[in-house]
Amino acid sequence: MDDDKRLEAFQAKIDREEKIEPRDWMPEDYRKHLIRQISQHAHSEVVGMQPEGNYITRAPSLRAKVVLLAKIQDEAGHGLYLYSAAETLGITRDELLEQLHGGKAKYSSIFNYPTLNWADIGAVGWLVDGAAIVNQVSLQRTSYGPYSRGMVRICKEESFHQRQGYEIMADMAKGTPEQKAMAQDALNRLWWPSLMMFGPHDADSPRSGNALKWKIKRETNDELRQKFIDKTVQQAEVIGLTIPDPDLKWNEETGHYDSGEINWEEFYNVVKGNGPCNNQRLTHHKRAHDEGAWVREAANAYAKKQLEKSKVA
Ligand code: BYC
Repeated sequence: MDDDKRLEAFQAKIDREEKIEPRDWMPEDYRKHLIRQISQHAHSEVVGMQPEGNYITRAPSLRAKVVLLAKIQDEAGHGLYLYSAAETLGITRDELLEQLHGGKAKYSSIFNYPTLNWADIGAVGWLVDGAAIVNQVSLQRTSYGPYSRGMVRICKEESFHQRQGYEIMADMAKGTPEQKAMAQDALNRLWWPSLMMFGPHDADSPRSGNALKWKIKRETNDELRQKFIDKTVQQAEVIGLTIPDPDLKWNEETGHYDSGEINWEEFYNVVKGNGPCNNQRLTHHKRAHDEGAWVREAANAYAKKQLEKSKVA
């Protein structure tokens, strides 16, 4: 089959809602697009452990500590599913990490903001995991089989993460006036960066054209952001907190909330590496990777030994 025919058959398969699997023929641009998106998603899961990790020793109760620990461990697991899915496209884990450490691969802008106190851990779970679920539920229907199956599993765990954060916020909102003020302050600081997680407006999103044609993304950045706003505004009302957007208003006609404009200058600045914690996050990741070299060596030596044993037997 020549390339045009292959391309036609590939697109027809996607249009029939059939999954593309690792051994199937795929255009090089589709493969590269997926490696970029899946690896950035994986890096986000792993770097996303950092703002929370600091609070394992500071959680206010044994229950809160156990729940937070479980959530952070889940995130490491999500990173591993996603790295494995990316590896099925013919790239190694080492190459993926080199891209991260060299600044070529991104991770979600949200993790370049600091977590200043326990209320921020609530806001991260509620808003950041809440935004992640909206995006990931949609990605369950992505066209690449391993990515889609990974998402199904991840979504099951992610809804527990969102509730972990919402529970912290609800408890603080009904606590002392000082606790409620802390919860409101965390919401004020993390609301806008959470909306930025969905990426630029559709008209300014260079990757969306191919992503939608190939059904890698099933909904646009703006559609997903709107879904998140609609459901989160109501959750804030239930616990008596105020979304920090004076332009937020229910629109009878559209059946959605209208909202104010995001500060895109801030978004691009953070994505370019100039956010409050970009340096800290990357430096920490590199250090942890270097310090873990002996674990990788030991695991490889053990695997080699097991292989030799199995040959003898
Ligand atoms: N941060 O054309 P666009 C989580 C980049 S949740 C940084 O719209 P696309 C977690 C974009 O990469 C977060 N960069 O791109 C939650 C592109 O640059 P490149 C992870 C961003 O790919 C709690 C350029 O801007 N979730 O893991 O069509 C605890 C133009 O954008 C951002 C995912 O990764 C951003 N916010 O759409 C722990 C979901 N937004 O690559 C962990 C999977 C845009 O051309 N990813 N950029 O240099 C996606 O759904 C899409 O990749 C995005 C962006 C919606 C993020």
